[in-house]
Amino acid sequence: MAFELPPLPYDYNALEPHIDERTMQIHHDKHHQAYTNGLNAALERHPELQKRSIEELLSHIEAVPEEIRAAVNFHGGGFFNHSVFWENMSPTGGEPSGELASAIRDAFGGFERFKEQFKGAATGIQGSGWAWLAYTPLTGGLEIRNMPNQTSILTEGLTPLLGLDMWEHAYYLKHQNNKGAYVDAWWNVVHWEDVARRFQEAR
Ligand code: MN3
Repeated sequence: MAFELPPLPYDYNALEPHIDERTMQIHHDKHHQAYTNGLNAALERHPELQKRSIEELLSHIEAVPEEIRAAVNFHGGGFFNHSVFWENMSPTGGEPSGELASAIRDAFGGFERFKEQFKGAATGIQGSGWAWLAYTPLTGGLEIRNMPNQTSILTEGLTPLLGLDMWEHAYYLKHQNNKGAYVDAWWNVVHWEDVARRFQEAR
């Protein structure tokens, strides 16, 4: 069984004007498809791994045979990260509530301070990578973490709650070099109910 590109849970233009339709088309249909294809190509050399979930593969990346480990880390990470990313967004936006809001307050001193710290982490990435709000199983707390390229935070033993793609392909058509404007626009389409669901499942 090969991994399949998951469909977007909304139309390409659903996140307008915050995330533009053309970027969503290329990002999902070309970039995410390419990571999916790259992951499948790597696993063709080790069909016994094709039965595993992507979470299992990335959480135990050291168990993946060395000859395909880098490819699974990159393409598998890209496959997984983008799958979370689409679900992390919705046209409705809003703010965190309930236990997630409390946990954010405990960890970062409030929602606005969390947004500042997250934006700083995201715009501070050198080259391509992702910014994440992650659940830390060891402490039961939340943290902000940058990851380079497509390496998943699952490889660090963390659980992804909310991720922001800081590769140029995610924002360059609309925002060019203005990473901060991209982050500011993205807050309008964060699907906090999805983040809260991931938080509850992780605990
Ligand atoms: Mn991307």
